[in-house]
Amino acid sequence: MDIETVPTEPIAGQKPGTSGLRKKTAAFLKPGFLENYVQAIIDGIGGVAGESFVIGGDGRYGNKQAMQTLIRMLAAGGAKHLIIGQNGLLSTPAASCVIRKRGTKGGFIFSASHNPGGERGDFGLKYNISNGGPAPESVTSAIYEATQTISAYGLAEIEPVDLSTLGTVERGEMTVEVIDPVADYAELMGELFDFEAIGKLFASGFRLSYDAMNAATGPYAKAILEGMLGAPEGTVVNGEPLPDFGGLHPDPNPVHAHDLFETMASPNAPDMGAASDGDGDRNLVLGKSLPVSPSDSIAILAANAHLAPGYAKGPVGLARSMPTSRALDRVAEHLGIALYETPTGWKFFGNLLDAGKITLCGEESAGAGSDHVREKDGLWAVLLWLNILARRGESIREIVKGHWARFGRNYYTRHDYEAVETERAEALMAELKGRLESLPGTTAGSLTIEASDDFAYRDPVDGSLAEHQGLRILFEGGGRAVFRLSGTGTEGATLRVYLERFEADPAKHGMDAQEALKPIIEAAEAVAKIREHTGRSEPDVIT
Ligand code: VG1
Ligand code: CO
Repeated sequence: MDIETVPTEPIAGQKPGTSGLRKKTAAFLKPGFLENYVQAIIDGIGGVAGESFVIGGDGRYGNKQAMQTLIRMLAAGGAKHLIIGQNGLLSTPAASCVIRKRGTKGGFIFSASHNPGGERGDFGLKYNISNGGPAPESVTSAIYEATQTISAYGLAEIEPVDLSTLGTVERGEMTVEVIDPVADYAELMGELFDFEAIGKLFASGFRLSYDAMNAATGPYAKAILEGMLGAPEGTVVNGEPLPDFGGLHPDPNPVHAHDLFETMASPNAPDMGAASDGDGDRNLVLGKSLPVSPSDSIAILAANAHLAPGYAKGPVGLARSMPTSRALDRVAEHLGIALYETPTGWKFFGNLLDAGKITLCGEESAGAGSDHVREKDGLWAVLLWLNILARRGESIREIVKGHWARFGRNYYTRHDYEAVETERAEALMAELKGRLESLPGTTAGSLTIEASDDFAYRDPVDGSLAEHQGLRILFEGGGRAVFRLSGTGTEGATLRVYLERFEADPAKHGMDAQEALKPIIEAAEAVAKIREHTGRSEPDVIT
């Protein structure tokens, strides 16, 4: 096997963001760029000689071509065995499952998750480590270092691998195995959930509409929901993974999953609506005319997890990202177990899960998961909901309302200002940070500020410190506003403003969230001058 060594130079040091590296497709697939970044990963993880890896992706434009390049580069590095999802497809949670099951050194996932795809959309690559989870800070900084010092990349002269045919082929010293992307994952789901009870629920006429948004989860949802669980054909919509997601933007929120929201608000809405994102790690669940806020969903799943066979003993501990609402904290308190508050991004849950400190965790951005893999898992969350619905025999509305009545309601919303000029967004953050210490005791809008800080997290397992993870402002009476800049956008900066308020009184649980949060929204504007800084009169996306 010949190896071509191509001299190269650092391309302005590529720093992986919240979840790998994402860029405009044209920039990522420009000759030399992908190769440069892949080599940096290979060098950053200490080489690939003799190792096995999983390769998958969300099916977006460029995936198959990029995989052939990756295969050539891993062969050049001396890798021993590659496991690839058929047609290059593996949802992020399924990739995590296969890495763990097959004990590989890690995995490469080609995805820009919830970002739009296609030639004019976004492309991305993330590296996961042997526990199946996103590379932690120590690994991503080693990769970043490598992007700054790279001088050459290696490409093996080998035949392309036919990704459409199941089975194992040899390429040089390396073997390449193309697997069914669904089988291992479906088997794991069968171990965790009461498929018999869920099957009976569907048989009794329960109707679900699952929008796979023409992205990675289509084949999984069809095989599990319509195949194994007997849900009627047509339960899964937009179930075919397409390179441009059929023009959809696979982010399950009220703006991009508009059709599903409309279906669920209509008079003959099904009993449950659900959607997942590009790479299948996010989930959204809706009842009839009642979208479930992701923060509430995590809390409800945690409070009811014991109804599923895989969690029969109940969770040992829980975790949420800092900006996620504190509804989960009330469940942890009720169960008498620990609650961990981590920075945004799934990688921070990895150590807690590995150490057996937590069973379930989640993020406000429609991500929930457990110790079954090391990624958030969209279809898993939908199956856990179905398991709970089957066992409780109540509607989603009854379960949500019952949860609020028992634990109180954490009104919650996130306001996103997208593609803001980077300097303007950074100026807002810098200015607010500069005033943070002097804020307590002052008023913002109609509220008094009680405390404020720049969130930092000390990992309880390895002691590592993550700083500057969001500016947090607590108001008198328990309200909260959090400000942070996104690490996954590809255009300018995205400012995220997270707003929350607790309401104990069940008589006041029926309000619209934006209405209920008005004083917090106004206080956030007063304290950070969002309109002046961003030049925007309102957010682009409200979730
Ligand atoms: C966003 C979400 C974060 C999530 C991340 C990756 O990050 O806020 O909660 O972990 O996306 O999700 P940011 O930095 O843009 O706020 V996914 O579905 O892209 O793997
Ligand atoms: Co995702």
